[in-house]
Amino acid sequence: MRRLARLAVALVVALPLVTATASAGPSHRRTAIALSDVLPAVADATPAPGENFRIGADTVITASGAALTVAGRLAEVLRPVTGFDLPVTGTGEQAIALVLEPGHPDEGYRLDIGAERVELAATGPAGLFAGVQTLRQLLPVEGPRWVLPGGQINDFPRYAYRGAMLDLARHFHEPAEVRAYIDQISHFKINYLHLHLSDDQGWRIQIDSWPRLTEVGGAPGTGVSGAGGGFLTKDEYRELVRYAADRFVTIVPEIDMPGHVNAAQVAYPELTCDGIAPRPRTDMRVGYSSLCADSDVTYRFAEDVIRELAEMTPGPYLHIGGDEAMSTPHGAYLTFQRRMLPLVRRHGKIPFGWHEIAQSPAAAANGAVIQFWGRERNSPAVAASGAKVVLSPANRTYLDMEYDPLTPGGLDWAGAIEVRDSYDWDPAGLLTDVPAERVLGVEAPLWSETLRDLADLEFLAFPRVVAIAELGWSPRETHDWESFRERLGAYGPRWSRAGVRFYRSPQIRWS
Ligand code: NGO
Repeated sequence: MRRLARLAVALVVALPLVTATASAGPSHRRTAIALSDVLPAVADATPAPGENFRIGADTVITASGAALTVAGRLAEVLRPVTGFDLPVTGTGEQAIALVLEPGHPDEGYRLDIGAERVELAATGPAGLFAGVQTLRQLLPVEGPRWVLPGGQINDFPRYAYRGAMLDLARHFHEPAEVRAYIDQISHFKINYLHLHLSDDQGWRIQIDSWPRLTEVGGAPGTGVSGAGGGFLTKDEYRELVRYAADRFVTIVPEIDMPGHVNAAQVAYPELTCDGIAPRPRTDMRVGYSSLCADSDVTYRFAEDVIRELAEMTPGPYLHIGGDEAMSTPHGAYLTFQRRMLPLVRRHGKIPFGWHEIAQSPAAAANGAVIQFWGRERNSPAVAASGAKVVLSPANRTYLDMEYDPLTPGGLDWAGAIEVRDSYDWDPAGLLTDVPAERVLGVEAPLWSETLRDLADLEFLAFPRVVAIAELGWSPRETHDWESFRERLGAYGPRWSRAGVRFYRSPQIRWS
């Protein structure tokens, strides 16, 4: 596929300039898909009935400069399904034109569909990519008539941060599985993928200066129930970062500290306060391990890890965990964060942490982003910190929670989360004591205690991750459960065709 994209860009077909005014006449037949049948909901759609565009053998994709890569990607997805050549060229009639122009909001785009021409315009490639995701959903699931509904869409995101998270520590997910997840979430305009790379049961990222982290912490049998093992080499990590970036998804790597460090301590017993190696853990308990806040080796270790991780991470954020440090005394926790948070800054990254870091004055002082994962409607420490917040309320966004008590797999400590529970809340009003302008966005974490393979992952993520994507992207005025469930039901056949094993929630009328 990637080779095809490069080919498409390279083989710019020099089409003879067509001077005739009109070729195929407008298609007056209505399409089954309406202009607003998009997930996540678009900000604004004005249909123009009768102005439908039909993709055919003479359709070309036009683009130049920075738009070429996205044009190649569009061609790459449309060619195999439609069977048309869809050459990427500089100009042409019957074109799907990708245009770069100033004036659109970040990631925003305009999509104009007329009988003769489709114009997708944005200020940068990220906006074009978002528009391509919309365009794909406006095409029918199956041919032979590849018709786009006429009209204009103006669309842009509500929040800059729309994230998903995978837990590679409790169960290692192979790079191919992570790539498959990136493919799927990028269809819904999710633009960050947070990777939880270390925990009590495993360590999943190569660190050259501390090689036993992966030799021991990534060995076969590491993970919950001992079913798994594995880690990302630096090359694999860099390749994932690139793969995600090609889909306008930025990786946020997490090393969880000062708690959740048992795997590191098994590999390096000097990371405990008493120097005694703990036993490897494959159970699901939390809160028993801690780095030693007054030991120099702790900070040598932390700095080496953060330096190596920052070096291979082009994105702005580096997540340092900070959750559930139940065996770190409060004073030690503050000491630890006072040193850690500026350290992340020194290595050129914006620190990110679970909401426990809000207790530390160093969080706001270092411009940290705080990830709220509670169930309460207020959080005095988060409110007082003044920091930016990403919302991952466990009873709404935790994709590892069961759908209902009959769900195979999944946890239940934050309650069952049906599709409507994940959809029906407002990020701006969730924390009553945090003003709306401090909300940077939303994230749907998927913890892997009960997961084994891609099928497990897909079953818990889809469709709920789409609800979170819509809360992150779509304006509040579009929020409407009935509309969401209709659009979701219509999307089902696309997942079926792609082989995605989604949960057929009884709340949705699946097409
Ligand atoms: C908690 C805990 C994780 C668990 C997860 C399971 C956070 C931030 N810490 O969320 O270690 O895996 O719940 O749902």
